[in-house]
Order: sequence, then structure tokens, then C-alpha cells
Amino acid sequence: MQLARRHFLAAAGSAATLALLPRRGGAQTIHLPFENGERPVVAFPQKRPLLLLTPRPPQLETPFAVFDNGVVTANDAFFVRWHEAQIPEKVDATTHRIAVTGAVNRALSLSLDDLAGMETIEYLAVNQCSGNGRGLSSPRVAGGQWENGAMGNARWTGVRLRDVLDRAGLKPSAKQVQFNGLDGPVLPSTPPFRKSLDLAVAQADDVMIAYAMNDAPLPLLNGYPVRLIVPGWYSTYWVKMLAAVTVLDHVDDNFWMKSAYRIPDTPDNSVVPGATGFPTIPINRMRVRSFITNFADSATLQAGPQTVRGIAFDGGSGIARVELSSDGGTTWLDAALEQDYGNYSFRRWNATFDAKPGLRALAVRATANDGAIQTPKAGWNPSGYLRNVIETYAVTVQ
Ligand SMILES: Nc1nc2c(c(=O)[nH]1)N[C@H]1C(S)=C(S)[C@@H](COP(=O)(O)O)O[C@H]1N2
Ligand SMILES: [Mo]
Repeated sequence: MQLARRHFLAAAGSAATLALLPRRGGAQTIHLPFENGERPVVAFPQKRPLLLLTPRPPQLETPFAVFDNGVVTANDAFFVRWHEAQIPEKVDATTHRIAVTGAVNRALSLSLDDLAGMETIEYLAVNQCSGNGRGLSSPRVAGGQWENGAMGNARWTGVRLRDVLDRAGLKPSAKQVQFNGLDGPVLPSTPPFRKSLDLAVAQADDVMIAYAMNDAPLPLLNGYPVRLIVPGWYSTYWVKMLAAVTVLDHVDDNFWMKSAYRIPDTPDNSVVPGATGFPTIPINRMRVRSFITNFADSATLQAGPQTVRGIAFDGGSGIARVELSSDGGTTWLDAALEQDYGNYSFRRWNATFDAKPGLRALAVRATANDGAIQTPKAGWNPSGYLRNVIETYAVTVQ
């Protein structure tokens, strides 16, 4: 509590002023493993060089090797995704307010000092874009062509959204809670980015308004000074630079809820490529996934005992088991699960196998505590959401 308060005060004291332009560019290029996968590696303010998808709005992917550095993703390596190009280059945390309005008994205008006076909560949680891995979709789909670096794991500190809602007092007509940041569209015809949660989700124990990320102020590009954290859910709901919390007496029908970020309402949320006219639902909890982090696809390994390391995570039930295959998924061996940082965090794992010379297909498969398991066949949907197929790595052992 004391500690968290100190972090908050550090965050409140620093007013970030940043020209949202890369400091360096073009020095290096990385090729992601799909068509048009060429990415310059550039450093934006408060960021180390990351893979540039678009400069305006900034969309930056984390180089995958970063995930081998530890369970937490460093703030300066954390991926960035914005929808609208009008992003403040300076936010003064001392004057920033969160307006709580709508179907409430008392409208509030909360300063960060007000938040500091409330009970603190803290946990590690994975922030993953719904479209993470979209570039690997087959057949290919439109949208930001991410490989698998549109995710990260951080320690978040803040207050319960529920405590804020309680302070405002909900009217009986309350149905959803809508969130809005300081960013906006360039053209008035573009719908502003707003996301909503059903009341039951918004009132859950662990949905947070966060003011610290890995014990430091949030980087501006990750939502300084405050953002919403909906642990276990895809980060489209994790609204950055949170400025408005509006309690709705209806189901939100704004563009970002009604038309975008929806998945097929079918078993497995999958459809046959090219299908149209199927019912959809808003995207929600993350699927179970796992990755190798200590080498990439196409790596060359030494023959003999080889230790493989990686990460796994799901939508909040936690990781029950991780298995490694060195024969393309025919046989599997159990990996050792490393320290448990909670059900919303990356779980590190390791496994040692006997590498026999030749071309080998390594594969990693995670099972979550809720019984969900990764499968060899990828589902498909028109927006390339929910990727969680078993990832395979073709390696040469010599
Ligand atoms: N205000 C605001 N919040 C936002 C968005 C946005 O465009 N504006 N994009 C969302 C989406 S789709 C993603 S993937 C995450 C990305 O979080 P990050 O940039 O901190 O990695 O922010 C979410 N929150
Ligand atoms: Mo996203």
C-alpha cells in the first residue's frame, strides 16, 4: 500500500511531453515471416527500437527475443497500438481528471490524488492485442499485420474500477460502462475510440484503473497517466489515457462495439474463409497460448541435450501444463513450469530434449486450468482475432 502510493506519486509528479515521432529510423529492417513483412526498427519516445507497423497512429511491435528476458516485459520494449492519430504529446497528471457520468447518482471528476486515496490493487497481467499474430492468418486477412509481438506482461498498480463505480453509485438502469481516452480521430467523421463492458465484468474484483506499470509511470504511448486494465481480456478494452467512464443504460452501439472487434458467434468462434452473414459477439477473454522464447523459427541448434524455454498464458484460469514436441506434434514431453506470478501473468516454462541431427519441427502446446488446450489446426475469422494454434518452429540440428 505504502509502496504503491509512492509509485503513484512518482507518476503524478512527471508530466510527459513527447513529440510522438521516431528518434531514429531506417537503420535496421526486420522481415516478419509473411508477405509484406518488412519492418523498420525505430525508437519512439520512451521506447527502445521496436518494429514499426505504422507511424501515425503509432503501432509498434515488440521484437520476439525480448520475451526471453524474463517474465515481465520492460516498459520501453512494450508494444504500442493506437487507432487514432490525434494523441496528446503532453498530459499533465496533476490536472488530469476522469469524468464519471451517466446512469450514476453522483457524477464524479476524479484526480489522480483522489485515486491515491483509494485502496490499491496490484497484479501481473498480459496485455495482448486481439489481432496478435494476425499476419500469420491463412488465408490472409485485412488489419494490422502483427507477428506475435503485439503482447506484453507487466505488473499493474491502481485502484478497482468497482470502487470508483461504488463511489458514484449506480442507478438501477445501469447496463454497461463505457470508457474513453484523451485520443481522438483526425477527421470528425471517424468514430472516436470507445469501448464498453457489461456491468458484471466492469464490477469484477480485479478490473483496474492503473497508474503504474512495472513500478513506474506508464509510458505516454501505453496510456499515461492512467489506463483501464481488464485482466484476462484482449486489450482492446484496456482504454489508455482514460478520461471518461460513462455508465450506460443500454448496450453500447458505437462503431467500436457494434461493428469492430467482434468474433463469429459460432462454436470455436471460427468460420469457413469467405463466409458472410454469420452472427457475431464482442471479443472477450483471451485464448490459451504458448511460445518458445530462446530461439526463433529457422534456428540452428547443436546436437545433444537442448534446453528450450518459453512462456504460456490464457484468459485468467492459469496454466496447468505445457508440453514440447520435437517431432512436429506426434509425441510430447512435459515441460517444467517455473514460478507462478498469478493466473493473468505469463508463466515461464522449460524443457530439455535430446536434439538429433537433421531438420526438426519443434512445437509447444499449453493446457489451461479451465481445460482449454491449443490445437494443431488454426481457426479462421475475417479479422484474424484469437490466434492460438500450436506454434511450430522448424530448426536444423547439427
Ligand atoms: N485510448 C485508447 N486506448 C486504447 C486503444 C486506443 O486506440 N486508444 N487501443 C486499444 C487496443 S486495440 C490495444 S491492442 C491496446 C494496446 O495497448 P498498448 O499500446 O499499451 O500496448 O490499447 C487499447 N487501448
Ligand atoms: Mo488491439
